[in-house]
Amino acid sequence: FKSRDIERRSLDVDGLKRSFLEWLVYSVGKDARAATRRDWFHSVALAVRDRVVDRWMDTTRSYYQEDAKRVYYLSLEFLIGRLLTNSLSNLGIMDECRQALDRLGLSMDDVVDAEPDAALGNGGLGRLAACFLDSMASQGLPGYGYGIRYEFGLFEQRFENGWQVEYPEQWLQFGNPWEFARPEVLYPVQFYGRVEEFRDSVGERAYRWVDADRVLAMAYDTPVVGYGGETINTLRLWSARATRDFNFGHFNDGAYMKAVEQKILSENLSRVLYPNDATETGKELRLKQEYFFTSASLQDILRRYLQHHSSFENLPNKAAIQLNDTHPAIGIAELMRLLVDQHALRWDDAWDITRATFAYTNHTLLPEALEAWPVRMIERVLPRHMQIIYEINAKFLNRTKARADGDNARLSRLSLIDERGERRVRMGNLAFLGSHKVNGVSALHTELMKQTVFADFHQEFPDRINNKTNGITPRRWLKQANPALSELITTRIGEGWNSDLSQIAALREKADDVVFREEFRRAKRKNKKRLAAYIARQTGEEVLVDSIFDVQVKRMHEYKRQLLNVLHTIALYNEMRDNPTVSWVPVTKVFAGKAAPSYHMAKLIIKLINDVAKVVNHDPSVHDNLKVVLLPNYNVTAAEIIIPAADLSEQISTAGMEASGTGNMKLALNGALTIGTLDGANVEIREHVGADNIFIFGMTADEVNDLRASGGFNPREVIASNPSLKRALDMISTGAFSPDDRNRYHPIVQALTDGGDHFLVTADFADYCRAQDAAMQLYRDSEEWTRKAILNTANMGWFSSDRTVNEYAQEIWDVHPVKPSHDG
Ligand code: DL6
Repeated sequence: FKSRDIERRSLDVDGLKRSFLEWLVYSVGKDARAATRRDWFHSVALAVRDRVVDRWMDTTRSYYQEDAKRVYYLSLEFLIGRLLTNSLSNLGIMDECRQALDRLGLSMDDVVDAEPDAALGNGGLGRLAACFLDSMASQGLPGYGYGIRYEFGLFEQRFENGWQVEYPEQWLQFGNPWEFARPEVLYPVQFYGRVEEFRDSVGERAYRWVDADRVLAMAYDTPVVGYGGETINTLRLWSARATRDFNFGHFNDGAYMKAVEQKILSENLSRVLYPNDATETGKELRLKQEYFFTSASLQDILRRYLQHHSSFENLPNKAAIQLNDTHPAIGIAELMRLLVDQHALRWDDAWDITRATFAYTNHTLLPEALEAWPVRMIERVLPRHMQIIYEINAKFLNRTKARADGDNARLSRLSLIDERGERRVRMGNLAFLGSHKVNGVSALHTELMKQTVFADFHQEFPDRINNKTNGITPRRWLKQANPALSELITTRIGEGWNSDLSQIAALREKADDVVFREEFRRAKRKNKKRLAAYIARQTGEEVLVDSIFDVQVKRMHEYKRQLLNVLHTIALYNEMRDNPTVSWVPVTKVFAGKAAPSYHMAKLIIKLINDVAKVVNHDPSVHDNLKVVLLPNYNVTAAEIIIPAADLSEQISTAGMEASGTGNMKLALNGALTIGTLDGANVEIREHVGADNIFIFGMTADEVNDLRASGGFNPREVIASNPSLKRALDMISTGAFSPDDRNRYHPIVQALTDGGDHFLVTADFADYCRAQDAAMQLYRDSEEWTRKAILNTANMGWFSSDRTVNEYAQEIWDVHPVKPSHDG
């Protein structure tokens, strides 16, 4: 037993190789000769997991022993992607693993590629949560992620005849070697039923929630390996299980099939991730998902706390709960219910504890994305919570009324209930009121929060809103995704940047070193070759490695303005055709991103990109100077191939609409130059990389606001005055790209003309083309371009998510690093 024990921890090549074989035979149950790549992936993952477990237990034990304050990050999404290279890299055994596989005659790339991409999120918000997990563990912070173990992650996107078609993403189909099922960690979660009033032991009025349906939340734990493998934190995801008593009742009635049906229905709760990036359409199942994981998480947090404490007044000193957007905001009412109804605390004490424990991050100002659940739905699904929300509201409005000088409009804006039309609970207001800190995700976004959605709350609680500009983990987004560049960087400045990205500033002086520039270019070229091969595999299209790789990768949304990029593409295509003798800078336009399945306009934009690609890519008159590719099924794994290869990073949202962006940070860190509006974190990126090293264009958020406030503009006038825009739009509207259906793009043309062009695509077109021209001119001067690219990489140190989580830890959570003891 002892020797096997040591074997399981061994980090050398021989030990790893023996472990891989042992897992293959005794757990996967395969002979090396018969094993598939997937079998090997499972064996390797299980062997790597072995190397983590002791340290994981040490970490958890240290947190208990120190009774450390923990932070709980509640998020409906964790877009973690693959974990094998991440674990190997953070444990520092990538080379050893590669060699061990080599000795077994296996290629590391093949094994890595057999891992499914865990897509338990839609986009920025979910990926941010994953970066924060990495950073918390790498900083030694006692941080837990809590979410849902969706059986189906974000749908797989395929293109059929150029249209997006969604397929189920069955990431768990062959099992998940990283997780530990915890069938003993089960919490009941209730829905429906009614509330009964009674008198408690001291004669006070009290409430209990009765006749409710019950579902069980079962835990699955995934270790989160911090850089260096010192701290291993936990991501706990909940899966829905039917309760047994629930079934037995039906058995007694003899209604066997009904019982089975109910079981299946109740387990639907954790079946599928909602595929909308920003908006939810008020589906009851979504509300139930939100309550399901929030309730289970809070019960778990209280259980952990009560192991060391017998009363609740210390809860805020031992637990910080961060709400990742309003999705878990019902937790505020749930904690009140647990404290008041189940633990008999006085309302005011419970409220003080709740507020001191919770903090809330807002990720969007888009009005359609601000959650507001119909009162009638909450009343039915969570009757006790509705009462609690009314009570919180009444107490707050009563207190505020005294100061409001009869300003009823203001009071109704502050209310937790939106009384216009169908009555709804404003989850943003609930989250704000129930939190001691509320933050935005970039400087501009936070200012806009103060001026718009939370203007009244900001007046009421001027110290509550604060900014925490997003960040990205340099481990995944530079070290792992871009070995060519990260190895070059490490040879020049050492490896300190992995855990302290500010050290990357040491590269600044290398921007003037001609040899370094050559090496930097070589690394970029290697990544571009890798992407070109991927493009060829995915789309069949051959692209020029020496063209400028102009990349827009993100969810498809009108505010992100893929349309602006498409219009520029068509204008450039026309110019190239008109001037065939000019020596053009070859351009490869790379797009990728999913549209929400019900977002028709976004799906039409996908079809347009594919239609434009078909025409442009097959037109010999542009001599390969222009290629357009739309890569299918954008996910974390695809991002890891695309981002390191980009020359130009498209961050072109209508100013004021992108809360932060994080793709912008990944691309700039990998040496792409940004072409962008002054929106979200682009503003701060410009400050860090320098105005000379970024292409800024377009209206500012203030200008957008003024223009909209003054009643908008007339896009037809703008179009008429810009021949190249007019021609591009005419081509779209007359069917130049859709000869099989000339009216196909009528809705797009309509939105950009008579529809008023809400996203100001036409208004920003001319300046965008100017910025594009400037980029193409600069690209001709490859020394100067490389110099600026290096300065981008060198100046992005501040955008590490380590910096971001440290700010949260110090200014919101009051949570401190704990050094785990690994002495056994
Ligand atoms: O904060 C992470 C990320 C930002 O970088 C994006 O700018 C923002 O659009 C995104 N927000 C959402 C909206 N979801 N909701 N609710 O994903 O958050």
